[in-house]
Amino acid sequence: MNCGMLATVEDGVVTKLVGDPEHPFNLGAQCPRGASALDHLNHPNRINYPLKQVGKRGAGQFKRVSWKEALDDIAARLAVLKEEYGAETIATTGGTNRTDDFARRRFFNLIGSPNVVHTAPVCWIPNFLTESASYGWAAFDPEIAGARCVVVWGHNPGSSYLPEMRGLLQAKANGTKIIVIDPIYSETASKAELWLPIKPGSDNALALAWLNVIINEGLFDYKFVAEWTVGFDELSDRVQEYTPEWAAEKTGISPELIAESARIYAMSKPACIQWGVATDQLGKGSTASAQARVALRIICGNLDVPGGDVMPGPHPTFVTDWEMELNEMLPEVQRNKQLGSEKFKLNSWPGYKLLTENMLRVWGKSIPAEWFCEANPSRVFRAMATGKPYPVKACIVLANNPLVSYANSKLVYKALKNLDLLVVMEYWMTPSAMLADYVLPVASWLERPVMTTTYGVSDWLIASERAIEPLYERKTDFDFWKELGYRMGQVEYWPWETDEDMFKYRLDPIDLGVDSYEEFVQYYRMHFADREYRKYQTRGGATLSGKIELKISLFEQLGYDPLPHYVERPFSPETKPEIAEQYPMTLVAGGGFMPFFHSEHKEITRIRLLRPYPRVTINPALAEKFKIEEGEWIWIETPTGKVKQTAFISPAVAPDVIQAERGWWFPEKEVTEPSLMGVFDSNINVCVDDDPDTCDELCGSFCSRGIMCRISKVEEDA
Ligand SMILES: Nc1nc2c(c(=O)[nH]1)N[C@H]1C(S)=C(S)[C@@H](COP(=O)(O)OP(=O)(O)OC[C@H]3O[C@@H](n4cnc5c(=O)[nH]c(N)nc54)[C@H](O)[C@@H]3O)O[C@H]1N2
Ligand SMILES: Nc1nc2c(c(=O)[nH]1)N[C@H]1C(S)=C(S)[C@@H](COP(=O)(O)OP(=O)(O)OC[C@H]3O[C@@H](n4cnc5c(=O)[nH]c(N)nc54)[C@H](O)[C@@H]3O)O[C@H]1N2
Ligand SMILES: [Mo]
Repeated sequence: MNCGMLATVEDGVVTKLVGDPEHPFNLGAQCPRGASALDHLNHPNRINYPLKQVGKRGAGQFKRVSWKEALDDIAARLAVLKEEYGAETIATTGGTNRTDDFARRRFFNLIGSPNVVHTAPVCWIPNFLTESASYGWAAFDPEIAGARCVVVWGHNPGSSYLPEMRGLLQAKANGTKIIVIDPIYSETASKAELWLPIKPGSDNALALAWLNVIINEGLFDYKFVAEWTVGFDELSDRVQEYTPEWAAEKTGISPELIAESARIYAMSKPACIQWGVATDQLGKGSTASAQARVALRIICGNLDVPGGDVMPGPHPTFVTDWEMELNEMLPEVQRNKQLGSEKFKLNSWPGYKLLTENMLRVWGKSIPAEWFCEANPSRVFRAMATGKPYPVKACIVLANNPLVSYANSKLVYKALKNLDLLVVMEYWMTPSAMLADYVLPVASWLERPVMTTTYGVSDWLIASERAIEPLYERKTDFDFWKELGYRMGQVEYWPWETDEDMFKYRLDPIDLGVDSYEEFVQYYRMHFADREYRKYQTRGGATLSGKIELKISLFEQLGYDPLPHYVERPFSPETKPEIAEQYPMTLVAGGGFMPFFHSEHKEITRIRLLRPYPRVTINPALAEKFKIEEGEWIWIETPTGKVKQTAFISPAVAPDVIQAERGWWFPEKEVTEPSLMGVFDSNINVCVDDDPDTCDELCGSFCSRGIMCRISKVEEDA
C-alpha cells in the first residue's frame, strides 16, 4: 500500500524495521503485514533458487538449477512455440500491480503477443475506463479533507486502505458527512452518518434512482452542466423510468431513504464519491453501474474541483509507464488476435486505441496498456484448456496466484495443467507454482528499489531504495524480463544495467539536480506535479466532443449504449428462475480483510495466528435455522462449485446474504496433487462462475458480489 518504512541495516543484514513517522501515507504506522515484514524476508519457505520440475506436474519434484540454465531453456522453448503457433500462443498473467509495471508489457510487445492478462477486469477497470471515456482520465484522487460529504461506494478502506481511512476519520471530525453503500456493516460503515445496506449487486439501480431524484428535483449544477457537458437532455429522459420506488424493490432500500441520501449528496458541495472494486465485481452491468455513478459526480459539479473528485492526469515530465511500454511495436495483426477483444472491447485494443487518441490530444500521453488494454482472463484460460479459438501453450505467471485469484478455479487448474510451458516467478511455493515447469525466486521490497505512479496513472510518484541486495539467488522482476528479453533478441531494448539505472532514466526529465536514483530517494522520495483544477476548462475534455460526456461517444463508437441504463444482475431469481429455489441465498465472494493481502501471507505465523481459518459471515437467524454454531465448518455451494469455511455469526449481514472470504489455501496441508495445499477446499473462486454471458458486457469482469448460493452444515469430519 506504499507505506513508508525505515530499515536498519547492519553488515548487510536488516535488523530492524519501523514505520516512517515522516511518511505522509502511514505517518509511522504499520499494519500486521508491515510489522511482520522481516519474517517475510527471511522465512524458511521462501524460494531462494531457480527450481525446475523434473517429475509430473503437481508431484512436487523440483530440482535446483542455475538462472542461466533456466532462462536459456525457457527462451529456447518460447522460441519454438512462437515459431510453431505464433507469438499469441505465449501468454502472461499478473495480479494486483506490484513492481514490474511496464517491463512485462515491453517484453510482450517485443515478442509480439497481445495476450497479457491481469485480474484488472475485477479491479478498477470498469470504473476507471468509464471515467476515462466520459471525461478523459479517472478522477480517483478525492480531496476528502475539503469535502462536505463523502460517499463511500462499495469500498471499505477501514480494512483495505488504512491511510485513506485515517483521512476519512479526520474529515468526519471536521464535519464531513459520510455515507457508506455496502451490503455489509463494514469497518467503514461503522463510522458513517448514513449506511445504506444495499442488496448485493444492485448498485446500478441505486445510482440510476439517485440520478432520477437529483435531476427531477433540480438539485444538479445547471451552470456546470450547460457549459461543460454534453448529453444532459438525453440522460434526463433516460432516467425518468428509474424512480426511487422502482429502485427500492431492487436494492432493498426504501424510496424515502434513496431520495434522502441522494439529496444529501447533491446538496453538500463540494462532495466526493469514492468507489471501490465491489462495483467492478458485479459481473454483467459493472460498467453500466459505473456509467450511472460517473454521471452523478458530473451533474453535481464535483469533477476536478477542490474538495471534489480530482482527476490527476498523467505525470507531465516523468517518463511514464505508457512511454516505456513500446506499444507501437505490437503489429496490428497481433493486436487483432487479443483474446476476448471482439466481445469485451473497452479494456482491450479496440477501446484502448480510441481512448489513446483522445488522451494524446489533451494530455500528450496515454494510460498504460498494462492493466488497461488486456486479453480477457476467461478467454485465455479457455484457450489454454481447449486450444480454442487457438492454442495458448505457454504462460509466464508473475506476481499472481491464478488458481486462487480468478473465477472458476477448476477451469484455471485445467488450463495451467494443459500448458506446454508454465513459468512462475514467486516468493513462495503457491498452489499455482506447484504446477510450473520452472519456479523462479523473486526479490521483495526490501531487496529492490520501488518506484510507482499508481499503475502509471497518477501525477505523483513515490520511490524507495533497496535496503539490501537480493538474498540468495533472488532477482527483481525487472531483471527477469530484461534477462529473458536478452535471450529473445531484445538486447537493444533493455539498455539499463540495474533497476536503479532504469528509474534514473525515467526521473531525469523532472530535472531535480540529482546524480543518481539513490540521491533522489534520499532527498525527495516523492514528487508531486503542480495541480490545476478544472482541467476541462483549460485543456478541454479528452473525449471525442472535447466536453465532459454524459452520453459517452466512445461507447457509441464501440457499439455500446452511451447512456446510463439498467442491467439486471447476472445471478438473481429474475435472471435464473430455474435455480432460484435450489440456491435461495446471496453470496458476496470477496472484500479485502485484515490481516491478509489476497491469497498472501498464509505462511507467516504472526499473521496467520490472527486468522487461522477462513470465515464466512452469516446472520444469526440463518445460523439458528441451520443449527450452526460459531466456528463450525459449513459448505457454501453454487452451481459452479462447493467449498467450506467456518461460520462467523453476526448481524452485519442480512439474513439472506452470506459473505465468504477470498484467497484461501493452506501451506500446511498436503503440498502435492490432488490437494495442492488445499487450494480447492476453501477457495471461494471455486464457486464463482466465469461464463462470459454473466461477465461485464464491456470489460468481461466476472461477478463475485451477489451470487445465488446455498449453505449446509459440514456433517462429516471433513
Ligand atoms: N472472488 C474474488 N476474487 C477476486 C477478488 C475478490 O474480491 N473476490 N479480488 C480481485 C482483486 S481486486 C485482485 S487485485 C486480485 C488479486 O490477485 P493476485 O494479485 O493474484 O493475488 P495474490 O494472492 O496477492 O497473489 C499474488 C502472488 O504474487 C506473489 N507476489 C507478491 N509480490 C510479488 C512481486 O513483487 N513479484 C512477484 N513475482 N511475485 C509477487 C505473492 O506471493 C502471491 O502468491 O484478485 C481478484 N480476485
Ligand atoms: N487488507 C487488505 N487490503 C487490501 C487488499 C487485501 O487483499 N487485503 N487488496 C487490495 C486491492 S488489490 C484492492 S483492489 C483493494 C480493494 O478494496 P475495496 O475497494 O475496499 O474493495 P473490497 O475490499 O473488495 O470490497 C469493499 C466492500 O464492498 C462491499 N460489497 C460487497 N458486495 C457489494 C455490492 O454488491 N455492492 C456494494 N456497494 N458493496 C459491496 C464489501 O462488503 C466490502 O466492505 O484493497 C486493497 N487493500
Ligand atoms: Mo485489486
